Amino acid sequence: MRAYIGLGGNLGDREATLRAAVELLAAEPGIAMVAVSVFVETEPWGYADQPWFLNGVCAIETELGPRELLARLLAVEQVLGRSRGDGPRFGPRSIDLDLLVHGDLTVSEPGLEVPHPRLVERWFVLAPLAEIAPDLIVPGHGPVADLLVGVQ
Ligand code: PH2
Ligand code: MG
Ligand code: MG
Repeated sequence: MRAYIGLGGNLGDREATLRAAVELLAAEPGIAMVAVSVFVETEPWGYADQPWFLNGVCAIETELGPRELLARLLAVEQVLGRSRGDGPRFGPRSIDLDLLVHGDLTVSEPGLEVPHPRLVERWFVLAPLAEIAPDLIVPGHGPVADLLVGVQ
């Protein structure tokens, strides 16, 4: 299945960390890297008093289900030094890997929501997503191009 992963970070060498995340994901068994967007610098969303983020999106082809994929994303975050459970909600982080879309799946379970629940509000997700997947239909929401217009 085709899945889309949001990449973000605003601490340390953001570019190097996002690149490393793409490399680590590409090296995971059961994951093939298909496309990587341009990384863009973006104003903090949700919590203003923090450095600007670097954001991007990658497309993968995977046989992993959403639970297993999410576990791999968390593992890669750990390898890259992400510390969880400290700091404010929406606050600074070295790396954040979010499962945005997973094929045509819609999942709403504790700890797992697909498509990502805040995807449609976020320019920093929709713009790179539309760059690498302009014809994508986000399950439950519609064409990515229409969603992008909605946040501009
Ligand atoms: N991630 C957040 C909170 N706010 N703002 C920007 N610009 N980019 C992010 O990736 C981001 C954010 C929590 O996941
Ligand atoms: Mg996030
Ligand atoms: Mg996250």
